[in-house]
This record gives sequence, C-alpha cells and structure tokens, in this order.
Amino acid sequence: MKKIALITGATSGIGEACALRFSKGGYDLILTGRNQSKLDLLQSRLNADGTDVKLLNFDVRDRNAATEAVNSLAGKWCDIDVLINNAGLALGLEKEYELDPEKWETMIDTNIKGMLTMTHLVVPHMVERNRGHVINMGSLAGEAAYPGGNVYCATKSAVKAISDGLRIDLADTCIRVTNIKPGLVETNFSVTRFYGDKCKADNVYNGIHPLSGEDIADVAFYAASAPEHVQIAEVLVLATHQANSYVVSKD
Ligand code: 8X3
Repeated sequence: MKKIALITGATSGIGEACALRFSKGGYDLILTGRNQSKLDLLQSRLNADGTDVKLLNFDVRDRNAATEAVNSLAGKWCDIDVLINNAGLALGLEKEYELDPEKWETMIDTNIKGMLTMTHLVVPHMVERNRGHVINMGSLAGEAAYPGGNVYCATKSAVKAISDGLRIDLADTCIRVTNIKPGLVETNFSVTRFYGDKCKADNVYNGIHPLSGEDIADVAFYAASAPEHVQIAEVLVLATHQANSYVVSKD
C-alpha cells in the first residue's frame, strides 16, 4: 500500500514541488489549497504519473473549513503518513509600526495558526497509529529578525518553537517532526511579499543562483525517507552564495 502525504499550500512553489517529489517517490497525495483550478491542474498532472490524489479546497486560516475538509476524509485517506505544513507567506517589508494590521494578521493566521490547525487535525490520528511525520516549513527568517522582516520573522521563529514543542510532546511515540528552514528560494514568495511587483521580486534573486522549490522538496523527501529511528529535526538550507540573511554574495 502506498504511503500518503498531505501537503498544504500545494498549488505553487515549495508545496507544488513537494507534491511532484513525493509523487515521484511513490506517495499518494492529499493536496490542499485555496485555488480549485490550480489544484485540478496539479491533480491531472499527478494522475497521469499514476498518483492517486485527493483535493481539499480550503484556506488554512479558516479553522471550520479545515476541520470539515479533513474530517471528510474516508478510507485510506485517513491514514496520513506525512503532513507537510507548507502553506505560508510574507507580506511586505514595512517597518513593524507601519505594517497594515491586516497584513500581520494574514501572516500570523496562515503561518502559525494554520499550521497549528492542521497539526491539531492530523496528529491525533498519527498518535493513534503510532506512526507519522510532520514536516513544517520554517525559514532562515526564523533564526533572527532582518530589516522589514519583523512579523514574518516572528512567524517563522514560532514555527521553530512549535516544531520543537511538538517534538517534545511526541518523544514517546514513533512520530517524527522536522523543521525545514530555507533561505533564498525563487518561487512566488517575493512576488507575494512585494504585492505583485515582479521587478522588485526578481531583484531579490538577481546575481545569485537561488534555491528552487525542488531543492527544498528534495530535503523534505530525504527527511521522510530516513530510517525510522532517524529524526531529521531541523535543516537550514541555503544557496551556496548566501551565508545568512545579511550576507549574500552577488555577481
Ligand atoms: C524565506 C527566506 O530569508 O527570504 O522564508 O525570508 S527569507
């Protein structure tokens, strides 16, 4: 029987890359996202590769919708082996005291509360079966605040604390918890951060060979494929010419 991974925010970027990587690695997939047509497209693509795909169309910020969607799973789809809490975003680089409260609410509600909601809905079943793996998408941004990063950095610090806490809570089980912390990854991340300004977004990655969503998906798949007694607790993944949030050597 094939293993099952549930991936949030699966319609683009790292989430989509994880869907393709885990499909290639022999998993069937539960994919969640807000955009039904993008979910449908991804499903057709994965079905063509022989992967069975279940789509759940909801926003992780909506706890009722998430609960209804996850509770609608039946049969084999209830036995989730890997939960990839990927849905997340950054909005703006404004000063903390100038950032629109709606923006910080969106980041906190998605990156922290959405991840907690999914953990709350899925992990109890893993505990019942005494097997499973939670992979949370953290960030280099969670290591230390950088200029304009304020709330986004805080949400990714929270991902670290919440992952560490969950690992403690699950230490007497066979369930593993991994926090993956990418640095510069060229996806839609910066386009979203700069409210659709593609030029500003491109500038973040100009002059450096950044990571791709696929690079991060490979790390997630590696963590999921490690022998059962091996828990990859945390991985900081940087482009070769990025040393930290401040030092990036550009051409
Ligand atoms: C994305 C990494 O450093 O651009 O989470 O904030 S960074």
